[in-house]
Amino acid sequence: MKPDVLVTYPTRPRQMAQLEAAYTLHRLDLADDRQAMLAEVGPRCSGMVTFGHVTLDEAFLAQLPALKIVSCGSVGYDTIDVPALTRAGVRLTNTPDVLTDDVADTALMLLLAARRRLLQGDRHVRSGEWGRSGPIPLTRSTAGKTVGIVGLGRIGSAIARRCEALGLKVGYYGRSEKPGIGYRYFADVVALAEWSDILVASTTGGAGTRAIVSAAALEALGPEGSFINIARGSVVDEPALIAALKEGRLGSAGLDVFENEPNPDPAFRDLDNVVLYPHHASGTEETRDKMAQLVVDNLAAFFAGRDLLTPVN
Ligand code: 8YV
Repeated sequence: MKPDVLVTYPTRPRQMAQLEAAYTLHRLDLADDRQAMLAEVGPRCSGMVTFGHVTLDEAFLAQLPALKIVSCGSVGYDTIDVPALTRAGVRLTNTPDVLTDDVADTALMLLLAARRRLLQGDRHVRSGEWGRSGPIPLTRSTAGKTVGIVGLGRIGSAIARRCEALGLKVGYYGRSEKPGIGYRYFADVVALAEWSDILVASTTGGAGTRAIVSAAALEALGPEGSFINIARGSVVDEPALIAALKEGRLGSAGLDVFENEPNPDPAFRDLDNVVLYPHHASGTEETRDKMAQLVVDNLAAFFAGRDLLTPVN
């Protein structure tokens, strides 16, 4: 008997084929009537394949009384009620580490593109405007500046190492100071922003970090400062960010994540001092393959009674 596994969000085709072979899959992601499917198969599903932007709360969980394992295809799981899973005796896995380099690279890509006005320059060359009216205005350099990392976890640390290589001085904010780290610690995000030319958000999302990058922090970065976000849209006060960019109180921003995805606030479209990316920091063939394989391998480990590879709870 193959275990029944509910799919709320698919993983990559090659790994979906592996799942098909090992389990009876119920594709909630493809269902016309999700409620009817849940009512029919929910009681017998012991596994779930999901993704960080799909909500898994107490009400959803109540429809899955046999659930034992949730394999989440992203590193972030702020839409998943982990305490509720734990209370129900359900294990959760995610996909850390394999995406760290690509996400950190994306932060640097956005940082450099925002400060050097890459997109403006590209448009300038393509349109022939360069030949007609000369170079674009001068931009802002990076080397020798200070960068504040909000959340020095695996990804934040990888960003910090890259920033050091660019000649930036690194400071960070976290709930507590990390022993044995050479970077300057700040117990307050506004104080970090005051010290920083560039602020990078790389913290987890969820209620605990909502608008942790406040209007005051953006104000502290100032008209020559830059804000980079590869974390979650919720970690910054987005209306304040838009206003600060519009009024030139913040120099530039590079954003991979937004409060409303995949339809971010249209006000972003009219701003020339922001570089936008469609929540795609982990979006490479190589990394998505590894993330998908972790989804499969964690499920396989669970059903074989082995240790989970990347457990959350
Ligand atoms: C995105 C991520 O899920 O793993 C995470 O938590 O945010 C990313 O991998 C991915 O970029 C698609 O939205």
